Amino acid sequence: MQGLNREQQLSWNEKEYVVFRNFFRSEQLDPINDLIDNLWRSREGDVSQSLVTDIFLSTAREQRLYFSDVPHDARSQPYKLNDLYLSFDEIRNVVLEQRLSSLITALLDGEPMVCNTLNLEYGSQQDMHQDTLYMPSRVTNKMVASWIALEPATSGNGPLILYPGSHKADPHLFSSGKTNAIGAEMRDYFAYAKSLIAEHGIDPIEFHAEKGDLLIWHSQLLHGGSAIAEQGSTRKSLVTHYFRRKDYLHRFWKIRRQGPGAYYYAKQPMVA
Ligand SMILES: O=C(O)CCC(=O)C(=O)O
Ligand SMILES: [Fe+2]
Repeated sequence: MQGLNREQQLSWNEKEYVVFRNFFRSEQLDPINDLIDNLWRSREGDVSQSLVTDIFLSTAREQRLYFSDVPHDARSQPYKLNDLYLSFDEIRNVVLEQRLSSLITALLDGEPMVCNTLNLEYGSQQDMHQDTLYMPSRVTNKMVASWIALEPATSGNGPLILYPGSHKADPHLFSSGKTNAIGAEMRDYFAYAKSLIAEHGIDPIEFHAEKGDLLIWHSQLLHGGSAIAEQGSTRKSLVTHYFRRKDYLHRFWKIRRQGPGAYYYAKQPMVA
C-alpha cells in the first residue's frame, strides 16, 4: 500500500491501526496550540458563538455548549472543542496535509473527506468504544480516524488504550439493526466489547507518543482513554474522522476542497 512500509502494512492488516512516528514537525503543530490558547483568551465574536464544546467530559456535569457560553474554569478539566476545522486553516492545513491525505486515500481506497475534528487538551478518559457508534460511514468500513499528538502522551496523562485486532469480530448491532449507539442499550454494547476481548485474547496497548506522532485507526478498532493518573496533567491532541469523498457526492453534502485530493464536509455547527 502506497506510503506504508511492510511493518506498517502488517500493523494495519493485523491490528487495525498504524503508527507514524515523528510525522509532523513540531513547528507544523505550534499554530494549533497557539490557536487554542488564543481562543480561550478571547471568547467573543461570531466564531466563538459557533464552536460546539463538550465540557466536564465523563462526569455528571458533562454538557454541550457554544464556546462563548463555556465557563472559564472548564479549561481545567477534560473538554473537547469540536470541528475547529470548519473555521480554521490551522486545523485544515494539518488534518488534510498532503502526505496525510495520500495515506488516507490509500487506506480507504478513496480520497478523504473530513467529517469532524476534536481538539482535546486532556485525556478524554472515554470508555472503550468503536467510532461506528457515533459516525458510521455510508459504506461499511470506509472510515478512519487520525490522532495527532500535540504534546507527549505518557502513562501519567491518560493515554489512549487500543485493542489490537478487535475488528476480527462482527460489529455489535443495536435494536435498530445499526451500529449507531442507543443510550439505553450501552450495557449490551460493553458486554459485547468485553466478550470480544476475552474471545480473541486481545491485550490492550497503552499508546504513548511524542509531539508530532500520528496514529491512524480503522472505524472498527476498539479504543478508549485511560484514567489521568497525574491529576491536572494535559495530553493535547487532535482527532479527525474521515469518510471518503466519493461516498458523499449527493449535493445534500456540502463538500469543500482544501487541496488536491483533500476535502471536508462544510456542515452547520449545532449544539442541540
Ligand atoms: O483521545 C481520546 O482519548 C479518545 C478520542 C476518541 O476516542 C475519538 O475521538 O474517537
Ligand atoms: Fe473514539
